[in-house]
Amino acid sequence: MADARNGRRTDDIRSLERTASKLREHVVRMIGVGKAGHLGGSCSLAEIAAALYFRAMRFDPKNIADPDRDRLLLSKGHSVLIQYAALIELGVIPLAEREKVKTLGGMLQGHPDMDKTPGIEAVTGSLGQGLSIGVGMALALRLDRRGARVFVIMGDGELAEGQLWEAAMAAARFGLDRITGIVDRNRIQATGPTREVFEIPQIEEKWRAFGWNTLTVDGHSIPAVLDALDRASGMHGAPTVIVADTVKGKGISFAEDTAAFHNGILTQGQYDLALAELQAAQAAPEEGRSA
Ligand SMILES: Cc1ncc(C[n+]2csc(CCOP(=O)(O)OP(=O)(O)O)c2C)c(N)n1
Repeated sequence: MADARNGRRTDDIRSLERTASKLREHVVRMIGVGKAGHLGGSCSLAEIAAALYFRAMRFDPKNIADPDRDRLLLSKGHSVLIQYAALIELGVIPLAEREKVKTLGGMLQGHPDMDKTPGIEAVTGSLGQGLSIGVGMALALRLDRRGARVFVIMGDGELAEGQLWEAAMAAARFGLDRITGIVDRNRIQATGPTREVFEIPQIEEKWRAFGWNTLTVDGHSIPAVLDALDRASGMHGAPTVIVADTVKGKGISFAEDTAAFHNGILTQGQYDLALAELQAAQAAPEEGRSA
């Protein structure tokens, strides 16, 4: 189909929007009824995960140990369900594991575990550490003369962690232009709005002061996210962070913009409603609810 949006094909964008909605459906099915699960911060990342895993990243699901693969680190590791969803959709994680999230010793733990789950690059979830790991990886890749990129997804609440800023300074100091940070700016923490829990104003200005290029995007717009990822890969000499404005719980009416579903429990009625909404979003012929 002809395209009006930034030179990208409309059907390709629509397909990624559907994928994002499908990923949210996997997340809801992983959480199930009566179990706690990080719905909000997973759903805010769905378009970003779809754009990364299904377009932007050099990642072959049939060769996940390829030394030249791009690395994705989920520093806000509590949102790992969206990463599991993408890896299920790509066939890296068997669908049969979906209903077994958080079982003792199982493949899919509540936070990312590189020793248990194929496709996971690092153990993360103690907030603030992912960027440090990413900087180390990017330095090692550069020493090895590999062209792979490193993507590190952080939360806006997570930016309160000091170690993250040490890593930001190091990335700029070493001129690491193959590392891209992505801040999921959904403005809600675990217990309430980020501005009430720990005010972090002027996020872009802070990153710039630490020597990074910054881009700000609507994190639920597939073309905007893809364009930002393209632009970040074209910026040389300094790292780039994409600050993505998102909605916590996006795509599920009762969970949107609410701290209650940061790690909430779904009732049967909520579970059924969430699945109905997400399936309707996938069936919609046009952009519709933006998945
Ligand atoms: C060092 C550390 N302190 C506290 C926590 C508990 N915790 C888990 S999620 C969370 C809130 C994170 O907020 P944000 O980064 O904005 O993530 P999002 O809203 O996108 O889920 C907190 C404080 C943690 N995982 N690690």
